[in-house]
Amino acid sequence: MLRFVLVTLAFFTLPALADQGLPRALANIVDGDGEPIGQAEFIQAASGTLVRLSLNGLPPGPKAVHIHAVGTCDDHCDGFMDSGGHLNPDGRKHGLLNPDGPDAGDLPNFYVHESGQAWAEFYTTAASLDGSFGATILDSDGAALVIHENPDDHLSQPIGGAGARIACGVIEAAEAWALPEASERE
Ligand SMILES: [Cu+2]
Repeated sequence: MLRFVLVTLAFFTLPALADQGLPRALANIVDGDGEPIGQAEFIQAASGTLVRLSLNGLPPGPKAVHIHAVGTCDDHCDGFMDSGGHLNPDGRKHGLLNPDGPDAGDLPNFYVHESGQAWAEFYTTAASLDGSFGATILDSDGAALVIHENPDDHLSQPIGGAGARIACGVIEAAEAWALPEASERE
């Protein structure tokens, strides 16, 4: 019954949401010293969430990035362990290439330039900000975007050999992304 009520609620509130723009969130990313190194933006579209990463100040090379289950990055001195494991309410295995995966926090790797700069976009259908599809990012204990020192092999447990957590940002609700008028989208 609860499920029916929730589905009904979503059905009636979605057109209103579209009028107001798309749900959006921001994560201010800090490194292991707690220093700010950039931002991640989350925009929830009809059936997937776009994640846009803009960073400056990471060691170069390929890096893993995941959505972790708890919205805290205060323990930067202790390697951001308080952000918990991956967002994974359905208990799936980790890995975009895992036959029993992926979990809802899994994302592709990205590359940090020699200068320490990185810019990347990801799109995931496994998680939404408000729970419209997949796992809910902005649930009661929030979530954090966590960057690891190594790339993810997208298969091994629990985090694809990605190694230490080197940066983290609490994902927080932000002003909606203003959707242009239908006439401007042609
Ligand atoms: Cu991770």
